[in-house]
Amino acid sequence: MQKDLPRFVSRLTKNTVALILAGGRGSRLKQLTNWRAKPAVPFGGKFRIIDFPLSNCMNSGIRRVGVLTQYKAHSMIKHIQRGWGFLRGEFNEFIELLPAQQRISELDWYKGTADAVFQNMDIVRNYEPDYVLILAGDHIYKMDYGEMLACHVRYAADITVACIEVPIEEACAFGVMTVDGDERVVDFAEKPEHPTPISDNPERALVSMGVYVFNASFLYGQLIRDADDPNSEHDFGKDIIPHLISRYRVYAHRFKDSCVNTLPGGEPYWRDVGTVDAYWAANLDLANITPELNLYDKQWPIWTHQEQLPPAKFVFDDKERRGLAVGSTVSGGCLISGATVRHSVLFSNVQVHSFAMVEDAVVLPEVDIGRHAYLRRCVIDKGCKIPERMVVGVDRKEDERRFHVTENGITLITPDMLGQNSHRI
Ligand code: ADQ
Ligand code: ADP
Repeated sequence: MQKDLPRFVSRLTKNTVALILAGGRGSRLKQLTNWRAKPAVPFGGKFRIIDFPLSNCMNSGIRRVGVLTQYKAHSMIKHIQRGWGFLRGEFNEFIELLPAQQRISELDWYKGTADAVFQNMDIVRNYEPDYVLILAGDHIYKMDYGEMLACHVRYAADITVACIEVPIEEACAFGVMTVDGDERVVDFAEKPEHPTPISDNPERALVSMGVYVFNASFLYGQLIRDADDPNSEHDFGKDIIPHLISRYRVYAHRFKDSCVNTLPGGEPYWRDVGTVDAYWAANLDLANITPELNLYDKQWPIWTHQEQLPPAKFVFDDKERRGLAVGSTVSGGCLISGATVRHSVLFSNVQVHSFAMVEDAVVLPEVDIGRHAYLRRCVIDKGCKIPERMVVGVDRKEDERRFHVTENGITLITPDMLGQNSHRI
């Protein structure tokens, strides 16, 4: 059995179509998602968030993928067209963009996540998959979906829900699950006010990651039933899964069993970079000595649209020791001339001019930081032109007047706030 396992898994992944739900706005990211959907938000120096589920599909051997877009999809569509066009249609590999297009009713865009899949059901059906893997497009994690598919088949499940343990006080933001001794899901409450803890620890709860494996024909039947239900909001977490629990074989798959990036304590890495604070922290983690997220793992590479860029350059003034970046991640095309960058993440094509000081900052692509600027604890959106001598991260009141400042004191700066019309999304 063990000898045949790889072939068993590769048969499963070959017979799977993955659908990435990439239509949500992610409004807690504030002005970062004014012009782009959350899955299209840049992450980690040279990626966009959606590169993570897409790369997980590729690395898991799932090469038939649909991306369901809706809200402000332009930059994501461009990114996927440019960066993910290497799949070979003749080998039955593809990434298909499925925008909300009123395929069924003239009036409706996608109502909820289940409706988004329902509206594309005929397209998916034409591919004749045995399994449909439904993924959220807005989390940072590395997961071998093949392991989850194998678990689904082993349990002879109708649907399998990937899950992770979180502290009980965070659980109300998720679908909270209860399982029996055989990992069968016996209760599911979407964003409950009072989450049920796991049986042996009142401090922890088991929550859904919004990652589901369905037997394909079972999924079609459920979507048709749901579409006819006038009381449904057509959402997987709110409507579909709670309805299935008592009627069908719903199983839990523990993320720790398929996680490719585990923390030293054994906890699997999974980040919802849904707020500016979480976004800032997850990016800056990459500049730490030992980041929680390993982007350098050749066994599980993260793919992206790769621009042709010159190497990063540091123009150093020997006497004054200016022109360096320390404890930082610096991408291609960056030019740091006579400036000091500390514990920061610089995305592609960032220029930092002489005497500027940048610290604990996440600087998105194509930002230009003027001479003598002093920037601390901030996120600077794509295309911003920071004027000379601008000071950020010193006087909170002053920052609040011009920019968005989070509870934790992280300042978000976008071109709009600077009165600049950048259109670089
Ligand atoms: P939420 O976090 O509320 O709960 P949701 O807003 O449903 O997630 O978004 C899930 C994914 O679908 C996101 O990637 C989003 O971009 C996308 N999306 C949202 N609306 C869409 C639409 N109309 N069309 C296309 N895509 C859309 C869900 C589950 C919970 C679970 C958490 C885990 O409902 O049970 O715990 O995800 O984060
Ligand atoms: P500063 O405000 O720091 O003086 P400049 O834009 O004048 O910034 O650049 C300073 C130095 O950076 C230049 O003298 C040059 O060595 C280097 N530099 C600037 N632009 C480029 C470039 N496009 N390619 C390579 N090096 C550059």
